[in-house]
Amino acid sequence: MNALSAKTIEFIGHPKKMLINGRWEPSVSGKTFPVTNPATGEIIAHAAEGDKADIDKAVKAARAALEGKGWSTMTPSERGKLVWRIGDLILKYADELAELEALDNGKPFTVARAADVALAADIFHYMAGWATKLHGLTIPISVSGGDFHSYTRLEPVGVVGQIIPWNFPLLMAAWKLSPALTTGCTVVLKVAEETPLSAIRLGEILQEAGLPDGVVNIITGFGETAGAALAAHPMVDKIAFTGSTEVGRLIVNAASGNLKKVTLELGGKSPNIVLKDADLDVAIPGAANAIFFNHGQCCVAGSRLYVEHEIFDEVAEGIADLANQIKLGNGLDSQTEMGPLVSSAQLNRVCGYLDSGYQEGAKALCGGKKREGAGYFVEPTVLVDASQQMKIVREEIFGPVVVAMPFKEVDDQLIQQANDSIYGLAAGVWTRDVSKAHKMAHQLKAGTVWVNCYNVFDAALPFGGYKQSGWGREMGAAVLAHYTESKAITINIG
Ligand code: TXE
Repeated sequence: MNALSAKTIEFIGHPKKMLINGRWEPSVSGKTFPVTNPATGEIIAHAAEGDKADIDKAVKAARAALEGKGWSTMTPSERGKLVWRIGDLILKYADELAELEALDNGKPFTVARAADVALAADIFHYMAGWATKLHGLTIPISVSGGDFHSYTRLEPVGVVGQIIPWNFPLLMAAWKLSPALTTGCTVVLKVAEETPLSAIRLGEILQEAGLPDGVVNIITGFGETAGAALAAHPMVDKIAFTGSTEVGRLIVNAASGNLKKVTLELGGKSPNIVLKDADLDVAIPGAANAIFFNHGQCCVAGSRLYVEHEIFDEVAEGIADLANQIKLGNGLDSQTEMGPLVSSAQLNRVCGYLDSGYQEGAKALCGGKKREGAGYFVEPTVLVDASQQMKIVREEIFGPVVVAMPFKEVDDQLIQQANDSIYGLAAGVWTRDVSKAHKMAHQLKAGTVWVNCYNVFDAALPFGGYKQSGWGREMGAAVLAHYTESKAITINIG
């Protein structure tokens, strides 16, 4: 096991406070809550338990900062440089951030360093370039009897409430904060109660980058209290949420009071389809990565695996072989390839799904249960003998569990089966036939389709869901529309 760095020991050694109006503050109630290491179940830190009163303070600070001199008068070029600097500082502190992620979320340090931290820096660097390119249009209009000059301006949507989950704590904060800052909004960020540490460190980084006080406020606390208060707050103009579809619905209801703009990135049950002409040397490890990356705690996880029947056994057994080789362990151990689930609640949830699968007749080709001992570990699992109506095929398990099912041929029935879900976040296709690849990519109802690859993310690509996987898009140019209002200005020049 790698020993914790002196920096991390010092960081977790003090009770963690919340960033409100440029100051690190305890909660108004004085309450704190324990933060645990999911690999051991041990308490590693204490965080302030923010509540309605803290949200109110933070929203007022964000409102004042929105109109405040340092922010509203900053030129686009200055804002772009500041956003870029945040990306640079994330890279400067990459090891430290990855260590916090491994400690708090449980994921392997190496994965956190190569994926979470690198992509977090990337989105700030990508968004920085947009700060100077947010322009409107000059539009000729056809109103008779006058001479008009009409144009549009893109203005920040205002104070944004952002609520994020625990599966990619730093990266979700980066995906949310970077477009908000680029467009000149101000933010109250409510981080997940399971994993507050890296976002708190990011708050320090934002200060070091020179962000004016109150532009980003970071609240640690629980969903039903702090999260709900943020979603309902009348001075918040927009709410951006990533989490469960169930809570997504609560957010929409809470936001209806003042009709906030809402964007949602919710659950998934993504179909991953392997055709018999696929290069199985690529498809088998690819399908394993599609489900086992981040211990299956990915909204895009390729959790419904459809395999052409002639190659079903080879693919299912191939993935099971790879699953059996995955080294489970503490994320801080350099040998670890898969860490624990994030919490005992998630462990119970995933094991509940396994039990339900067995009761309905599914069998585990490998894994299939929790690992005994400390920590919230579940063995990487391939389930077979499943059918489309089973709960394990219809609901998001959010653990390292793939359900593999054979199909007869590539036809409308296969596409119908793949699309037979309330979700529509991602899909995968593995084939050497380029026509089939394009055709299926067009037919699949998902915001992202990967062909002969999976889990490929880029700051330039829009990401989001069809159906109950969400509203709107994150990343790419597409996200900017969700953080700006387009104002049409018409001047009588007659
Ligand atoms: O999610 P929640 P949970 C799915 C996944 C997982 C399940 C439950 O299937 O098994 O959700 O996870 C805040 N008002 N995803 O319970 O509750 C909460 O504090 C406002 C998919 O952790 O949705 C946290 O900050 N906010 C997902 C955030 O919502 C509320 C990632 C997410 O928590 C709230 C995570 C409320 N009433 C889970 N209740 C993805 N799309 O990647 C909770 N929150």
